[in-house]
Amino acid sequence: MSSSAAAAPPVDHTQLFDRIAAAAKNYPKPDVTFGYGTAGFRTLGKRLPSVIFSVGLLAVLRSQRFNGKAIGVMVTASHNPEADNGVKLVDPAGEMLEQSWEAYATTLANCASPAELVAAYKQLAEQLHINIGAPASVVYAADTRPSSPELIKALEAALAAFGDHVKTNNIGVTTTPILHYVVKATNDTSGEYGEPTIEGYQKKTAAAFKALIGNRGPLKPLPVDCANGVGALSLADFSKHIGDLLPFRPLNTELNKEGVLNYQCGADYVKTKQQLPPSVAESGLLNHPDNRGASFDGDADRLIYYYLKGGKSFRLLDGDKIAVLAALFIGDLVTRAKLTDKIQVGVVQTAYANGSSTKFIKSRNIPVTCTATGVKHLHHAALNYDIGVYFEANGHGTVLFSDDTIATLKKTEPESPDQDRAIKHLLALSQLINQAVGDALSDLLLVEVVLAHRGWSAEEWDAGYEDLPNRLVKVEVPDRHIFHTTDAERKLTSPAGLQARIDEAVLKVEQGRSFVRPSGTEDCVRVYAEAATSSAVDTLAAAVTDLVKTAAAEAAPHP
Ligand code: NG1
Ligand code: ZN
Repeated sequence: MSSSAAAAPPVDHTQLFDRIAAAAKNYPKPDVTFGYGTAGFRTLGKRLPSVIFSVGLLAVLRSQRFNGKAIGVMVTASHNPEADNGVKLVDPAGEMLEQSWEAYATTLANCASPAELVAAYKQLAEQLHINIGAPASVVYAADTRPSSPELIKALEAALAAFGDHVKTNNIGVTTTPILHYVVKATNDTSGEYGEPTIEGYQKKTAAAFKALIGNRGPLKPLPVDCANGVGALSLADFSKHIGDLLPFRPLNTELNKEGVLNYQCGADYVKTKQQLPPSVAESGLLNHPDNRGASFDGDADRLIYYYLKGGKSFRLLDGDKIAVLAALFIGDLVTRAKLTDKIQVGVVQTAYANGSSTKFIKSRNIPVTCTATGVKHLHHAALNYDIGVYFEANGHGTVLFSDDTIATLKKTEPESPDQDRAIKHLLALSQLINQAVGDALSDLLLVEVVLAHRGWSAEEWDAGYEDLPNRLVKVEVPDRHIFHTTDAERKLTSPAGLQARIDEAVLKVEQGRSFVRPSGTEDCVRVYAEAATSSAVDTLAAAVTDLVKTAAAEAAPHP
């Protein structure tokens, strides 16, 4: 193959470069430095057209790198305010873009002129030995933000420059996890993963949910706060597929009203404020102690549950609680399937997981891995388990079943009806749970399945362990880049001496734990603290915040 390629005459791509340059003129780069971070590019929507254009070029290269497999482009800024927007690339298996390519995305996004962009693109293709005339395929979608249609036009302008050899599939306005699903399903040659459409996702998920609920339904109505985002659409669509089996009570479903997206609602609001969104409180739907509610974030890849204990006091059921619920249930199924010697269930968390959850999981003999913040790290670590349950405390996560596990489940001959049921349930769970990425809707259905099987209310789910009081503080500093971490971000290596001072502060409080890391998505440093009591954690968080501010000020250049 390489010898014939070497013998082929050089192809002249001048016309392609001219078309790219001509189209790029309509998307001048603003005077901003862009960086592809944990969440892709994310900033004010009006600053992004040139970035999206450059992402279009990179998506084509990435697809060519995989011999024309589909690459995804998702336009969203998740839980951020409505005026923000963002863009992320999705790799062929439905995963986040491979880390080494993030730098290429950053390089293209920061080209100041069309000529510079074409030169950088050409150089990148040469460096990576990619034939820019090869076929490519790009699947894309956007959330409901007002700036999204214009950004999609910028993406399409970049893709159009390539003409017919780039296949495009605009799946429209949908959630981030559905786009990931469609990318994975498009590239799945076995045809087993599901139809590569939004409808295909809904059908597959609904079928698995029905199989798992069996005759346990209909379930009690569930209020779902959709953050006035795209999750409202997918929830309404999904509802048509399951009828009354799980009646939703959708809240915050305004998609055409200005300024309401993620405003005083949504998973991030609930997790950060540790309280009900005012709209959910006013609905009265949670006033009964047996009721539970859920919140999505703006692009429906995060899920938080809650209830009012005794009909009054707010209780958060976050990503840690969901991970515990899922891991113990799946662990029990593996035991009943008599496969504990072949299938290891493990949990992956970040340092933001509440210490009580980690202790509780370990006490049940389930292994726990701690990784750096960011879903790609968790996802990667979860692949090391046969069934890997990964969740960030903020409600972002999923459960991954390895191919070997699926094969084991399929070939095991059950010796009892109970073993048979457990195997079938595990297989149905692998169909229910989005295997590409964290998905608020499929995670919600997972929670509902477990509660239905256990016969539990939210309060019974909550009873396993008690969260340690915790605080998350955002500290603005002159330069967050001076903060470097090690040990899955649990220890600082610089500024020098700061970690030792944090350790001293931690020792002063009972069950204290605290760590500091620079945010990957915002210009700030985050301080996390937990301790035995609310007042102790306040003291610890304040002490560490002061230490961070002092160290940052000392390191800043003096005027
Ligand atoms: P940063 O800004 O790096 O802390 C935040 C969340 C992450 C993850 C990313 C991506 C916290 C403390 N951090 O990252 O968990 O969700 O955004 O959206 O919640
Ligand atoms: Zn999100």
